[in-house]
Amino acid sequence: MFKRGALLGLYAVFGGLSMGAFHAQDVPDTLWLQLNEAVLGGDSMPALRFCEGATWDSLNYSFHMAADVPQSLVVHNGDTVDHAFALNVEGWEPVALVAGTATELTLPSLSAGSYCYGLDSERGKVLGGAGIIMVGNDDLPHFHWNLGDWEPARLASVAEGGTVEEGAPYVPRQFTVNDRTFPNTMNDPYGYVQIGVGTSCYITIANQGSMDHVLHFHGFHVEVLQASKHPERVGWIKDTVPFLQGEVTVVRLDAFQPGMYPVHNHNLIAVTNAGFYPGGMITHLDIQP
Ligand SMILES: [Cu+2]
Repeated sequence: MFKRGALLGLYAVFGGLSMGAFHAQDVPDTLWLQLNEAVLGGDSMPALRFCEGATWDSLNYSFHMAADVPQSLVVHNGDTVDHAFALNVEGWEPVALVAGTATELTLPSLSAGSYCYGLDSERGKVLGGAGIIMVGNDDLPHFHWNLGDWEPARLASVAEGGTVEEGAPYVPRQFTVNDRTFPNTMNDPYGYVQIGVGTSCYITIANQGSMDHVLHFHGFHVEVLQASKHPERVGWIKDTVPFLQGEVTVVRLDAFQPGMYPVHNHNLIAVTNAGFYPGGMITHLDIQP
């Protein structure tokens, strides 16, 4: 009897862990690409975003998908120009998204790991229409950080149809994690890591900005499980992790001690909002006793 009770207890713990532990949303039926204004740290800037509904949302939609199962997805292009849907998966051909229309496409069957989707044009990339697709890796809580950087003048010029000059200086004024700047990163249900001491979680980090980034973890060294542009780093355990432009990384955090630990960009410009410290790419690991 005791054994059966213990087994049931274990089952309940595992059931509770795997159900609702994923800190991301489900695959949407439709993604609505929209051009609008985003306001961050006093700067009002044009932005392209993939929204879950037809109502504007300044946060790109990132989601979780089951492994090894294709998914159909409708993408509505609400921008004034044509785009193509990009996916950083080998062999994926960008799917044309005609301005003002909806296109049905199929996300391929993907193995466990994290991927990013977005737009294949300079306009699409600069204006930041891009999210994360997390596949599998659902045996632990799984958080995500979609990194972005914003230079108001470049955004305004590209929104009006301009192009970026080769080698032009790039001095962003805002730096975001899931389209939020610190301290708003602390209110992010998908990015603010809150787990109990003695437990573990996954964190997917995608650099969808226009420059390279590097994050420093306080309190812990994380294990690199995937690094799309640094495959040799898989298995490394470290507290400072670089991300090249377009790179998608998955790390595992083993929370062996309680407390509040910052994670921040190691480039000090990137921990400001329009030049004011602290801001930008800072979030926290909230490890509960
Ligand atoms: Cu630090």
